[in-house]
Amino acid sequence: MKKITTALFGLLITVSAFADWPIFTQRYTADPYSLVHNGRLYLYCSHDFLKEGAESRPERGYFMKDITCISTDDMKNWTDHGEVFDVKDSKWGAKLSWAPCVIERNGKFYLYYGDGMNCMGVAVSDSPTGPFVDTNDGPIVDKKTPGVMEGSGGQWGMWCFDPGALIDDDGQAYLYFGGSHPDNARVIKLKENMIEVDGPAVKLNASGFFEASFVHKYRGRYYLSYSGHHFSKPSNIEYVTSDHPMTGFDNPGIAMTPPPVNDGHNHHHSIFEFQGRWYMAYHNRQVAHDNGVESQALREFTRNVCIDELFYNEDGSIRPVIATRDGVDQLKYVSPYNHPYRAHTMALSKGIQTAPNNDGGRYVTELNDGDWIMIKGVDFGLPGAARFMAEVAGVSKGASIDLRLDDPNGVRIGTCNLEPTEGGQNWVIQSTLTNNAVGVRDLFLVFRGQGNDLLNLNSWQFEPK
Ligand code: FUB
Repeated sequence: MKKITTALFGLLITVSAFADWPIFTQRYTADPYSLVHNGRLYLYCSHDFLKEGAESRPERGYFMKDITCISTDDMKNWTDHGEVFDVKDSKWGAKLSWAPCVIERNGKFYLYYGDGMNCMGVAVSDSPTGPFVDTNDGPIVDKKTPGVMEGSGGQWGMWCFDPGALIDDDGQAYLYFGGSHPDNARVIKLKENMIEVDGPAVKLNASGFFEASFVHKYRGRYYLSYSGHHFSKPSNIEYVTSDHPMTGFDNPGIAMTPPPVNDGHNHHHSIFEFQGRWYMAYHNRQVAHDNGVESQALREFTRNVCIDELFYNEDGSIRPVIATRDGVDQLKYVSPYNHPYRAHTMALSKGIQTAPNNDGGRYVTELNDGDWIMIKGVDFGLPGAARFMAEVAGVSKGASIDLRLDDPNGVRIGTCNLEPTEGGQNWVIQSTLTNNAVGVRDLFLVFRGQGNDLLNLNSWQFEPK
C-alpha cells in the first residue's frame, strides 16, 4: 500500500491507495498472450497451480491443464472469464496446456497451446471467451513436422512449444515457436484454415533465444521478441527485427530486463497496442509472495500476470520496459449508475473466488468475513450516489456488505445489511441508502458476517441522488 495525495474538489486530501500490480489475484496466471477485439483487451494465460503430491506436499512442476482468460476495457478493472480451454477438450488427447496464443480470423478464434514442451495443438471457438475445442486428430506441430528438428541444438533438444501467431497484412498467417537453445527458434506458415501448417518450419536467427516467442509489427517492421539468455542471468525479454516475417532477423535489443519479485525464474511476455498506446504483459511472482508461498522453488510455479506501458525510440528500437506497481493509466472511469456492474470485474481482491453463472458469466463467491473486491476509478459525480443495490444469492444470517472508499478501512459510504436467502444462484436485489459517495473513488465492497461462504454476489450498482 502507498500513500498518495490527490486533489478532490479543490481540497488536498491524503488517502491510502493499493497498488494495482499485479493485475489479477484470485488465481495464479502466467505467460500472458494478448488479443484486442471489439474495444477490449483479452489476456490468455497459463493457469498455474500447486499440485498436491505425496504426503500432501506441493510438487514442483508445470502441471497446467487449462487456460485462464481475463479482459479489460479500462486497463485497471479486469473481468475474470474463468478457464476458456481445458485439455480434456483436446480430441487427440493433449495432457497439458502451456503458454497459449490466440488469434482471430473471419470471426473464429484460434488458441494454440503447448502440450508441455513436446508439441502444440490448436483449439477453436466462435467467441474470444470460449469454450475452445481442439477437434484435430493430432498436434498441429510436433517434432516430426518437417523443418522442426533440422539444425536444432542444446542439451535438452528442441522444445516444441510457446506459440506466437501473426496474420500478416497480405493474409498469410505464421506460427513462431521453439525453445531451450538459440538454434531452436522456428516459424512455420499456416494455411488459411489456421488449423494446418503450410510447408516446413524455418529456422530463425534470434540471438540468445531461449523461449517465449512473440511477433508483432510496428511501422511495417517485424519484431520477434523472446525470453533470452536464460542461463547467463538475467533472463531478459530480447528482440530482433526484420523486413520479412521468415528471414533476416537482426539488430538485437532488450525490451525488458527481469521484473522485480520474480525470484530469478522465467520471464514471458506479449506486446500489443490498445487504444493508441503500446504495452507489454508479463509475469512475476508477487501474488505467491502475498499468499505466503515461502519456498522460492515452489514460487517458480505460482506466477501472476502484470502489465506496463512500452515505448519506442524514434528509430523504432524499443525502450526497455520499466516495471511499475501503478504505472498504467486508467483509460476510462467506471459508471456506477443505470446498469448492473458485474461483480467478476475488479481491480483487486482479497480472499474471494469466482464461479460460473447460469447466464454464462461468473459471480463472486467463497466470501468470508473481511474479504473484499476493489473496483478502481468509480465516477460517482455530483451530487453523488443515493442508494446501493446488490444482486445476491445464498446469503447467510447476519451477512452484510460494507461500502468503503479507497481502502478496505476507508470512509464508509453505507452498509448493506442483507436478508438471508436460500440457493446459491437464486438472485435477488437488496439495497441500502448511501452517503458521501461523490467524485472519482476506488470502491471497496467488504464482506462481513460469521462463518464461511457468507453470500454470492452477481452484480452491483448505485442510484444517483
Ligand atoms: O508456463 C510454462 C513455461 O514457462 C512456458 O512455456 C515458458 O515460456 C515459461 O514461461
